[in-house]
Amino acid sequence: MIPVTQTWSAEAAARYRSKGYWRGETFGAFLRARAQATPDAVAIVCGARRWTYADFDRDSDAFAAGLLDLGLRAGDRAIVQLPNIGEYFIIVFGLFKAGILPIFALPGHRSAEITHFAEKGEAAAHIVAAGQGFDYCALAHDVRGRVPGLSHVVTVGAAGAGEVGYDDLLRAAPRDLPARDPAGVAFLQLSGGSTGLSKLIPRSHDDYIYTLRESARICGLTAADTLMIALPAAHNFPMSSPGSLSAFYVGARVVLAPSPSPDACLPLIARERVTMTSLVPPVALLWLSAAEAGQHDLSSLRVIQIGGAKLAPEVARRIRPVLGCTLQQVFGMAEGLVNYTALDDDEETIVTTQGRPISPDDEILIVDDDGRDVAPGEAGHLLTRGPYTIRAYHNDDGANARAFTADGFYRTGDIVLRRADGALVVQGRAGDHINRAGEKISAEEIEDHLLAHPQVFDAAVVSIPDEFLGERSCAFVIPRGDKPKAAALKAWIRQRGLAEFKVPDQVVFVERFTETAVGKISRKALRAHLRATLGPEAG
Ligand code: OOB
Repeated sequence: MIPVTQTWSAEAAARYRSKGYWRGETFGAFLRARAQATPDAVAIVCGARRWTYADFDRDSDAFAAGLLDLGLRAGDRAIVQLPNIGEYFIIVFGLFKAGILPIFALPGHRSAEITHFAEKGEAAAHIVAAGQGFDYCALAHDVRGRVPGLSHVVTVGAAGAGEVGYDDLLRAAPRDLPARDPAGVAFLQLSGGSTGLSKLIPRSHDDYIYTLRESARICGLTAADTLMIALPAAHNFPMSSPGSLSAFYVGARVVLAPSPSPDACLPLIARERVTMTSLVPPVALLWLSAAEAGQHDLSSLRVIQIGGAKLAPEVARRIRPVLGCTLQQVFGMAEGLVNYTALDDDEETIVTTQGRPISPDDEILIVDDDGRDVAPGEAGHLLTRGPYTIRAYHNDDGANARAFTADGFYRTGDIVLRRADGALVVQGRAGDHINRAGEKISAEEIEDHLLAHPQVFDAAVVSIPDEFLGERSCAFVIPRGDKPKAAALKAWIRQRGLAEFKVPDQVVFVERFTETAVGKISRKALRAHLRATLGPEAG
């Protein structure tokens, strides 16, 4: 098994410690401290169910013991693929305490993606929930059948044959769990997948807890807050910016929403007196329309974080008047770097920028195509290095060679400019990925699947601006022989076991890609050319 490590230089690690960023805390230990300080405070609200900090700590201890009783060991990996339910947090902290590394899959992932994570991460377990509409247990059995070493399927809810029940694991006898190494990797996040398949991102207790502490401070999150998780809980944004884990870090209350829709969330805000939540821009648009209808009491809302994709200033401007709360823009990435506008920034800065980095030691480079610094205020490629930005993906030398410079800067793939006051403004992406409502799609990944279809000669997938989603995907396809139906190609992508958001929104058949394009210029140039050919009916 390839050990999961993170590779800051000894010099950088010593500096981050001496500056007090990395404090030697661990997830299990901070939860224990909260449970001792405020055992009866409510930590998790899921529908009518509630877990206090004492319940949370006790159940996650028991779950950790249950996993170890099953034969799992510290250093093993477990894919966690759960909807927004309270058990999700018990499981994640149970894994942290046992030293088993969660791989944070999303409910939308299907067999192609889960198989890839299981293989790359050498996962020993897949944790799913039964009775969720989609049959996750069948998915888990399917993947287990293909990936040697993936021995355990753990099910929340009714466990079927060959599965282990969450409730059964909770009945394990408590055992002494050794303290975890704060410098060690705590979990694997997933990359937005700018080229090819998502990569695994190792994050350490030290580096991640630093972002939790600082995010809570920058967002004004305290034990008095009630934070609602409306986006998928395992995504880095609702997990840590400031997200559920910052909320637990400060002893606040976390309310889970089953979906980000206004129908699910607005009544919940009123019922639970939610003070803070995070959204992606398309969801914010839906909330604005629903809130304008004015039936819900949103007076408890203090701050709303919006990020994951570019928020149009015209939409940003409506947040305060319509939702009655402060907007905080968040520009972040699972690899590390997170930027926030400040709660007390002037309205223009809040509305038109994506904020400033969390850490004084977040190093920011903005360079041209040749790697030279651009003039102040000009747009260029954003590179970054710092106390919570990774230096390498797990088990992926090819991706590491592309994504990191020799001196450890991460190439974000984003084009940004920096104002004189340090605030960043995101201009777009350099690479060919589609940011569909905050969900990232790699053009290359979808092209590979299209090319596997017998009636596809060649394919190029591009983004098209979309008023609601921000961007949607369009596949240009040169047919081989009989032209397939667009619907058949979409069905093909689904059938290949890909998440629904990756199915092209539109398919355009063409006879050829321009002469010069074929084989003579890069795929990137070809995609740019095709994007430019889209008429108004396509856009
Ligand atoms: C967040 O994380 P990922 O890893 O799913 O995606 C990162 C990418 C960024 O490189 C950028 O291209 C885009 O998503 N992005 C934004 C943005 N926030 C993220 N583009 C424009 N404006 C923004 N505000 O999406 C993520 C992680 C932590 C916090 C927030 C978002």
